[in-house]
Amino acid sequence: MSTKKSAAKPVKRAATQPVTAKDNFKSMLIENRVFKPSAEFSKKARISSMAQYKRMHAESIKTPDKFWAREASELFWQKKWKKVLEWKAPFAKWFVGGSINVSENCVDRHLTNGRKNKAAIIWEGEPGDSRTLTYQQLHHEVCKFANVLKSHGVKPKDRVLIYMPMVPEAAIAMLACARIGATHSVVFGGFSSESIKDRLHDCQAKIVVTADGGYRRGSLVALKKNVDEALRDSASVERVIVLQRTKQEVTMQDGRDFWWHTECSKVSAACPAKGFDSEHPLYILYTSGSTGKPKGILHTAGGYLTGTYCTSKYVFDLRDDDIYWCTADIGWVTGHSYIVYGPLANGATVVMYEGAPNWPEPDRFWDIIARLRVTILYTAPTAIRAFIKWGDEWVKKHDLSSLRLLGSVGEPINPEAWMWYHKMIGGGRCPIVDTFWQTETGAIMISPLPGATPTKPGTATLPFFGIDAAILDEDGKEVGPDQGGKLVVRKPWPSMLRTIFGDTERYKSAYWGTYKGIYLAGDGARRDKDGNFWIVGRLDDVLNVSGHRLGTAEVESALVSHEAVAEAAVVGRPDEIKGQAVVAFVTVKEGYKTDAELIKALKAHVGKVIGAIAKPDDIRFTGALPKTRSGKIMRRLLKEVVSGGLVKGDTSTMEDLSVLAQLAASNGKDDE
Ligand code: 7RM
Repeated sequence: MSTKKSAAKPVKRAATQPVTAKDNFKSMLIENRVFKPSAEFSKKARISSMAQYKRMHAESIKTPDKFWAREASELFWQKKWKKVLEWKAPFAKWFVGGSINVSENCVDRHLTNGRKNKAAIIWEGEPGDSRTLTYQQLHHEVCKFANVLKSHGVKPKDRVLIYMPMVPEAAIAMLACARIGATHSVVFGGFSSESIKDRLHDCQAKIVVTADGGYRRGSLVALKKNVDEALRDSASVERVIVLQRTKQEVTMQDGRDFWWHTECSKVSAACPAKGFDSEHPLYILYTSGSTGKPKGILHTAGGYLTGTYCTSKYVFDLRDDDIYWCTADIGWVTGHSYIVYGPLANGATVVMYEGAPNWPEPDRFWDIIARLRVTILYTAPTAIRAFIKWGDEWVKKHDLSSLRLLGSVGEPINPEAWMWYHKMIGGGRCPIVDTFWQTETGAIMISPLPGATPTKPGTATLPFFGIDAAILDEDGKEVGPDQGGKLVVRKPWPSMLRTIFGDTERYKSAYWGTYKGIYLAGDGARRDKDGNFWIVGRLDDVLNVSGHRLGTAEVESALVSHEAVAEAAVVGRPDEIKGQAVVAFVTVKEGYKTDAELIKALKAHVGKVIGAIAKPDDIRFTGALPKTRSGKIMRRLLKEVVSGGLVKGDTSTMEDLSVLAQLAASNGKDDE
């Protein structure tokens, strides 16, 4: 599978130079290194040239119904749709009149197409235990658990809350819900009982599926105990199904709590897949807004499956002999779309790992890749920056030659991290697909196609088929090259969210309230002269320094390009003269001294890379940055910290609350 030949060739050397476009916000970090896919990769790829991409993209925008109908036809429909799209902005219905079973497409279909005995899931537990489920075995487990849910009274459209560790049963529970038309809502296994409670209450779940516990960095996570606390005053939940994972002690409430294995032993393994309307609700996934309570993003069956199926196929260029590993947690949308629904709809072999990347040592990922001969790795910039910080020697111990393609998702990837990923992990031969998308979009929106698109470190490059992405100014006019603006999508797409569960008004105002009939992603972006999209930061985080609007991503990437810096987060602090002063929170790599000299050096470095305007006024060193569980830096909290106040916003999605306390303690202690 692996090749010696270099797949990605730098066409031009690095150069960073300031751009001085007059605009609503500035983009100043210009990256000129270009990496083209190798002829060898392109030859085997589904989309093998830019000409082919451009032709197909143009066609898909001109006649989207035709493109999406062709893609949807590759799935199994119990009844074909009458109409591809019904669009009454901002409400879309896709494959109207069609009837489909998502679980049948992800599982049953592969029992008759030659993949019956192919591994669907290769799972590895944190303590080192492992299991492989073939498509046939997965089918058996999904059918059984679907019957368990039915035996406990779960009906189509009932909500099932899933709070599980990263074990195959998490995917099985999702697919079982899909099979019987129940709507799942997965809550990340690292969230607190408070978070479970809010989400339970919002979606009015009837059943909770959980486990006694899970493993994380060698210790036990008390999942069932958290559920018990969350259920103390919940009216809606009638049953709790508990998987035995760790065998730790739990209390089982008579008449409410049931063991997964006992229940499975009581039911038959026959559960025919009934068709549901294409617009049948598939799942609700909560995502935190910048303010207020988390939004329950609703996805529906036919369109969502079409989007995740089609993007998995083209962006990862999935092959039957691939060993595909997406390291996301199942509680994040990436786990939904690119561990479960997209890859399984393609009949892929998926790796699933339960634990932390640095357990027992910081080389766990590389060890897994070497042992399982993983060919595609899909991970997040936050993980890549952590690996860089832990040191190259952990990577060098392992043979990563099986890898042929790398992916990134979750944040803008700093050019520095991109180059490291390319060289250290990809051995210089693997294309990198930097995939931009959101919980709301359901599937990848902007991404290179690995056999076609020339990539540059830090850009997600070009829109996927059928995606009419653009950057608009305040007046709704499309901006010119290298001018900043708001990232939008001008046409509906199949995997788009349908609403915010229980809050249609918020759905309308948050996503469709800025430009009429146009989807607002909430990210600031620019396009370079080749049309590549560069995400410069969330719109809520944009800095305004002396009237210049600066994206956070660029200042952060400039800091990360300094040899001492592992990670950086930049926020604005109210300033009487400048409007906003730039405050940078910085973590350094092992072995660097966090002194006044480094502060001076970092300021000068940013000044050189971007320009004086972006020079941080304050630099604060910290051991860690506040992040969501999926690894996104929570700048909103840092903003509250620097403006001196207490953190008042929602912290339910935060990974490690102690980080906040540390940061708050550093408040007032300016470093200069
Ligand atoms: C998949 C996911 C969505 C937000 C999005 C961006 C940021 C995600 C990239 C990215 C730059 C990327 N869903 N984001 N991917 N920014 N380049 N490749 O992350 O709902 O949790 O977050 O994440 O800000 O709006 S999400």
